[in-house]
Amino acid sequence: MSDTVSEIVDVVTETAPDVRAGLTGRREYETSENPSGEQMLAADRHADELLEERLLAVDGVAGYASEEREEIVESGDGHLHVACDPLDGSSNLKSNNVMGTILAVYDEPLPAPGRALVAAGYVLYGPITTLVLARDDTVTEYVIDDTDEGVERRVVEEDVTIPADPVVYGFGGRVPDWHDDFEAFVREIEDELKLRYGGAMIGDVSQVMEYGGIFAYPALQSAENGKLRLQFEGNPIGYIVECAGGRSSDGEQSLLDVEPDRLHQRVPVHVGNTELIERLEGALH
Ligand code: P6P
Repeated sequence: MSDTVSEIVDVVTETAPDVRAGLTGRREYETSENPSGEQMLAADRHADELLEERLLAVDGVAGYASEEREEIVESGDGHLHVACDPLDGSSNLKSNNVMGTILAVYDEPLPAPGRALVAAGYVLYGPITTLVLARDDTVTEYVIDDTDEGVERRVVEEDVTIPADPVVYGFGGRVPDWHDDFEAFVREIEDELKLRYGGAMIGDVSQVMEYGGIFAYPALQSAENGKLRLQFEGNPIGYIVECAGGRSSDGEQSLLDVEPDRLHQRVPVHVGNTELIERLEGALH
């Protein structure tokens, strides 16, 4: 890779060990909230500041948007618009469970439709640090190592595709807050699949990518558009899952077809095996 997208991916790769190293000692909540009204950890801010500085330094990046910031930080020129969730699932830090960094690269100004994505990926801070990157309709998984010679990224799987036979499911929200039609779908599939829900979307989506199945943070009675953000979570994860042969949905259509109207808009997110997403859409209508 030797173009602006490649440089962006290199920056995220090289920043991953610094984000991971910064987790220790940054578990405390800050007084400020992010634009979605969620409390931020010092680790969120640390990751966000690292990514903002380094991504805006890439020639060709027109702006940096983050789940943690109200406004887009413009660079003044460039043709690619980067959106990040710097530390997805940071609430897992206190329980020492997995979390991730989500990257979305659009070739239109934000807020942009998912069809404007030219690349998307996530770094998963698990027992090892991995990067899953979707670009040119192909998904590649890498391991990121921080060595004495510097940060290394090596391919561990090319052309990643979701297994045909689904195994796991994981759904956000609480049963009493689910809509009846969604709960009916859960009751229909729960005996077919194994429950795997870790509370960080990247970890839960990684399970679906590895074993096949479905992840959802659905519309709730208390929050009609669910919890997850279109620009920073729904679009990139929908893009990755669809490039891996699966499907995404807001309950009616691909997440990539959802009309964007504001930077921090929320959207119900459902991703996984095509057959399960189609059954879900049938159950919701
Ligand atoms: P809940 C993490 O805070 C996050 O934004 C997603 O990564 C995750 O899927 C969801 O929220 C978890 O939400 O309500 O289960 O804590």
